Amino acid sequence: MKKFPEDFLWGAALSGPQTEGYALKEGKSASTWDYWFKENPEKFNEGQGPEVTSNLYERYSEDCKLMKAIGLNSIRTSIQWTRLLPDGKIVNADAVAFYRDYFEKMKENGVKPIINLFHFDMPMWLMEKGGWETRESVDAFSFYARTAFECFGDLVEDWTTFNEPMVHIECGYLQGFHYPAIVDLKKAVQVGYHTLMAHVKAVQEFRKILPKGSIGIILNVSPSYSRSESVADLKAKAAADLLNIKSFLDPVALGKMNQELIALLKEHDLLPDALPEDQKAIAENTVDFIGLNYYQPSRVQAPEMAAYPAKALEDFYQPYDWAEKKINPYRGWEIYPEAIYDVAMMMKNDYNNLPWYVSENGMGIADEERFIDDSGMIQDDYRIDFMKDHLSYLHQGIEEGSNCFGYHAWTFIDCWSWLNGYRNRYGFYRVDLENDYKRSVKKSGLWYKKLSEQNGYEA
Ligand code: BGP
Repeated sequence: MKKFPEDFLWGAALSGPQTEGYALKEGKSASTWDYWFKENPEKFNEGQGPEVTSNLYERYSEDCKLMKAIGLNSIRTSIQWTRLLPDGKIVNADAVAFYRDYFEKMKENGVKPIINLFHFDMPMWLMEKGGWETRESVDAFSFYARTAFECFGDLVEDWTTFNEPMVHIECGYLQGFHYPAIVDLKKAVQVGYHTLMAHVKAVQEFRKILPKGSIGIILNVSPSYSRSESVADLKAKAAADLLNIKSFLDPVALGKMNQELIALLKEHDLLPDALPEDQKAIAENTVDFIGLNYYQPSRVQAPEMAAYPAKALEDFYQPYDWAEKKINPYRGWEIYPEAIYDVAMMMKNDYNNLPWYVSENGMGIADEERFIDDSGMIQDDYRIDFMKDHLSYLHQGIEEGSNCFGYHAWTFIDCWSWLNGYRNRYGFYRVDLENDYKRSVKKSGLWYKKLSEQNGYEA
C-alpha cells in the first residue's frame, strides 16, 4: 500500500466561471468570457458559452453532498470578481449570500474550501480600461481581494490569488486564444508583471485582514526537457524554465525576481515598467504555500531561426517532437508522470522545501460517452491509471522529503472549458447536458473515494 502523509488533502479543483453558470444574473456583470461569447460565439466549441456551464449556481447544495460522496476532503474553486463586485466598487449582496452558503455547505460536508480569486475571468469594465496592461489593474485587484477576505474570511482559511497566470498571459497576449487576443511579447511581459504585483498586493492585504490564514498562488508547471545536451538546446531549456516557471515562482516563493530572467529580458529590451517600491513589496509578501498544476511536460529545442531581439516565445525556444512520447489519444497531450517527481524535487531543492500541493492533474477525454457501459456508468479506467501513475511519482518525491500536502484532481464534475466548451471531459461525475445537467458518478469517482479513505492505494 502506498500511504500518503497524515491529513493529506484529497480533493479536486474547479473554478467559478467554469461551473456556476447564472452568468449576468443576480447582479453579475460581464467578464471577458461573457463578452467574447456574445460577440464571437463561433469561436466556442459547439457554440457552448459561459451562461450555464455546469449549472452549479442552482445545484451547489446537491453538489456539496456529491463531493463528500466520493471522499473529497477539500475543493479549490474561485469567486467570480464580476459577481462579487459587478462594477468594481459596490459589493453584490446576492453574491455574498451565494458564496457564503456554498462554502458553508462544503464545510457541513467535511470539505475544506480553498478559495481562489482569479481564474482567467477579467471584468469587462476593467478590460475596457486596458486590463492587466495598466497599473490601475493592480489596485483594482487588491481592492477585490480585500473585499473577498472581508466577506468570507470567517469561513475560509486557505486562499489563492491566481490560477495559472502564465495562461492568461500566453493565451491572451501571445497566442491570440483568449480575449483580447493580442500577439505582442512586450505587452505580455507587462501584463505578467502587473499580474505579479496584483498578487503581491493581495498578499499584503491578506496579512492585515486574516493574519491567521494562509495564502498561496496556483501556477502551471510544464517542466521542460531539452532535445539534447548541446549548448544551444540547454540554453533554450533554461529560457523556457525562466520564462514559464521561475518568472512567478521565484518572486512569490523566494521574495525576489530571478536575476537571470531580468538579464534575459533586458538583453531583449523587454523589461516591464515597474515602481521603485515594488521590490520591497515582493520581498515582504511571499506566500505560505504553492499550488502546482501539472498536465504535461514541455519538450524544447533551440530555435532554428530566431529574431533578435526576440519578438515571440519561439525566439527563445521551440517545441520538440520527442519520438518516444506517450500521448493521451483523446486530448493530444503528452502523458509523462515522471515529471511530477521532478517538480517535487524542484520544490525541495530550489524553493526551500516550501509546502506545496498538486492543485490540478487530470486526463481530458473527448466524446467520453463512448465509455458508458450497460449500467450507464462511464468506465474511465484510463483516468484511474493516469492518476495512479502520477501519484506513484508524487509518492516517491514525498518519500524523498518533498513537502507536498495534497493532490487535487481536475476535476470534480465535468466543466465548461473556455473555447473548448464541453469537448474535453475531466470530471469524477459526468454532467449530462442533454438531460437537465444530471450528475452521475464515473468509475474513477468510486476509486477516488477509496483512495481518500485509505489515504493511499495498493501499489
Ligand atoms: C487548466 C485550467 C482549467 C482547465 C484545464 C483543462 O489549465 O486551469 O481551467 O481548463 O486546464 O483544460 P482543457 O479543458 O483545455 O483540456
